Amino acid sequence: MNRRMNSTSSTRQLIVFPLALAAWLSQLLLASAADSTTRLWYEQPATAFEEALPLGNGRLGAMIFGGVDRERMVLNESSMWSGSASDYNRPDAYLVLPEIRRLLLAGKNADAQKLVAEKFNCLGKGTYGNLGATSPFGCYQTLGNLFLTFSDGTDAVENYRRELDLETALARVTYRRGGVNFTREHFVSAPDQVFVSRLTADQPGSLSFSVTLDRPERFTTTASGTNELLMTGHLNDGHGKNGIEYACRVRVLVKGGQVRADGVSLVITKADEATVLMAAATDFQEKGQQKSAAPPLATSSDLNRAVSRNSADLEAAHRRDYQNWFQRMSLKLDATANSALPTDARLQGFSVGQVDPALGALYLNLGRYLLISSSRPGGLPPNLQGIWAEEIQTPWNGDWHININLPMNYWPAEICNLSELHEPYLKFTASLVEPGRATAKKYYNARGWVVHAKTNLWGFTAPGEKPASGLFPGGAAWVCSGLWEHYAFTGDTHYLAWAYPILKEAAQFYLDILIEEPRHKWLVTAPSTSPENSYRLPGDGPNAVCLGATIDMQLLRELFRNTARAAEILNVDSDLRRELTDKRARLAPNQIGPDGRLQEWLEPYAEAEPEHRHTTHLYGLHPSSDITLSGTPSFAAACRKTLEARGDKSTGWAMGWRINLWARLGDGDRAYQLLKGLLKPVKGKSGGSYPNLFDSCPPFQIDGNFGGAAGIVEMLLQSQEPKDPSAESYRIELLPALPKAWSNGELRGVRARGGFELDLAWKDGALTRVTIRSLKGAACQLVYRGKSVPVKLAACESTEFKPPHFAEAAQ
Ligand code: FUC
Repeated sequence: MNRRMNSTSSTRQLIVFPLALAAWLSQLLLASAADSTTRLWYEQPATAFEEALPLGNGRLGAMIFGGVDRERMVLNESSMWSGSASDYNRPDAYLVLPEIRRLLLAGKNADAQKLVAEKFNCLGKGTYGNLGATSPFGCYQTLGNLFLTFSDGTDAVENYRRELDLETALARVTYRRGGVNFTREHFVSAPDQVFVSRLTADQPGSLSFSVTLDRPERFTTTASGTNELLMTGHLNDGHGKNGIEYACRVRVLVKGGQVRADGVSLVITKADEATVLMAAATDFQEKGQQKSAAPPLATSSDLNRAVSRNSADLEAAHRRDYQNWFQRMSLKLDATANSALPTDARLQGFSVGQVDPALGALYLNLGRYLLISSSRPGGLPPNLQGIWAEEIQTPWNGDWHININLPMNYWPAEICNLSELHEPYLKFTASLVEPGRATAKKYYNARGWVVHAKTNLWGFTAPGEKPASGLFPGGAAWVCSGLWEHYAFTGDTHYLAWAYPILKEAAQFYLDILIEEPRHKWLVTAPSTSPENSYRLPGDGPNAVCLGATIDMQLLRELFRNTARAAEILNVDSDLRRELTDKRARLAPNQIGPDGRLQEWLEPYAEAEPEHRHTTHLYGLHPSSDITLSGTPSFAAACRKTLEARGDKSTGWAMGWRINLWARLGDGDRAYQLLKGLLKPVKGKSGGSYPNLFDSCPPFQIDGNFGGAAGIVEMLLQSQEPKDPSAESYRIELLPALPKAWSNGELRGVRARGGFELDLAWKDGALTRVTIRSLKGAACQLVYRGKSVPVKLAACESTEFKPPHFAEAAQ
């Protein structure tokens, strides 16, 4: 190449070239900075479920392994539950209640626990020790496996890449083999209710593969026509008979080449392009819902509808739908060299000290992605594994644990601007009222409804089989907190009128079961537990059953307040309002133990396991605001001591919770340290993150993903309702727990209680700009570094502040 130029052009070149290079480089950096917060990517196929990439539309799920010779895709449908409706309520359990209470009041806790274990638990074996796949309790199960087996020859594979794009909810696998570039794109469409895999190659006639469909048990797969497979079956109802009926139908469309059925597989030869479509259905219907078409028919009509549109239209509709949720919020944090690595290497690098602020933004985006993919209006809430499971006996039955896990799944819903996606949880809570009424009557002879520690698809509300993990009378109050939160963020009184009867009946249940403890005359629950933890009394083995565990009291303070407030807003039930307010004031208060920690039980018992994963008694600090740094500083200090004693190392979800707790204590660096724990690559059986960033309890449990995502937001913004509703001013704290590691950033579209939406930016650790919009018209105090600015906005009005404003308005 002739490099000689005349002087003018070379001078110009000298200027233009660096400018162009700088522009190109900054484009590249910008692109990779964005990618580093919205893309999971790998240079090899997944060899295990926890490496595969999740896709979902709330109901249908798929895990993409990306194998070159054989692509395995685990399929899921959210109502694939074995078991069946059963009565677990002991008909006369309430008869032993007075004796349990007498024993507790006499300090004979071990005897009380013995009686609970014998006569105040569920009938039968309940969850079957969390191994209920063949029991009536049942278990959430995989729908099956879709395999694509390729015959591309044996040439070496080059340029392999597997990725999940969180911007578009598309999984992509690309590689080059035998001189051909192959691309597979996968997505699960909510508007069209189908899973789509599109296979292309850059040379015609390059796609030859077979398709098979199976599951570990209880299935029959048949080919129908030339291009369809149908898998049908019934799950075990827990009595050895047929329970839920399901169908999964796969259809393959090709451009060029041909597709034919060969026994129970489809064979595709020399196609230019192939589209594999999957639809699935079960005959599960929630009470009151119209019976859906028989599953095989339902799948056929879903596929027929989908194939009547071309795959570009299907994808465009999917993107539009998904982005409507995803683009409501964004977080930018600095990208570094570590951010540009494949996700598994990135995780590894981060764990050995590589700086990578953008990984926090990726984790938040993944949490939002997982909620959008596992919780859609009209569907079920995500279970312990969201909707993604490869087993028949899914860990812990893949059920809904009420004593932290299910509520944690929804911690990001409101703050991350996904309020409508809260609906499956709210409706699920409503579905517990009817079975919960029978449990309230039979165990407590009380009005209202209750659910204890765990539930399933079949409305299990009885106490579980074992006291420590099964008896948690606060369950109804805990799920009800979500009902109020939805109102607190939206101010939607129409919705509140729907939720109120559920809150009211839960409150009535607790009003009926409270008893007075003799020493202080406080009102307490009895029997109670601090879920899953135990205490030691001199001479006694670990006991869980007690009087008025701190969590119950915090939950009831919240429920009674929210129910009374709802009654006031709706202008109903003034007598109930009074009763709730009076009894609320008599509930056992938070207490600080002799060791300076927040007491977990009514008495300063010693924990059997001081580093226990549950931090149940800190519920008041987060997710509730019974305890706040500004309002109740001594209790906040006691919570800090508790957290110090519990330690940082724990199960995934427990670390997820601790991020939120440290954030509420205003300690960003400590919250960040916990996030680092949550993002530690799993080694053997440890809490942390798998290569696909799924949270490990262990095993995989999705709660930690959601808890961690919520924690990231809590570090950047927190909001509280007014303690005194007549003051009508919400409190919104900006950057309340910003860690040093995130000194520059921008958060857009975050939501706060009171119906506010905010955008904030910060540089060198200091706030540079905040914009606040009001959805309904409301007042708040914007608080930054202890200085506060009053804001009053009309509906849809917004305003912007810059930091000097906070200095001027210092109070
Ligand atoms: C609770 C936790 C366990 C596990 C289970 C699913 O019981 O104590 O760690 O997360 O739920």
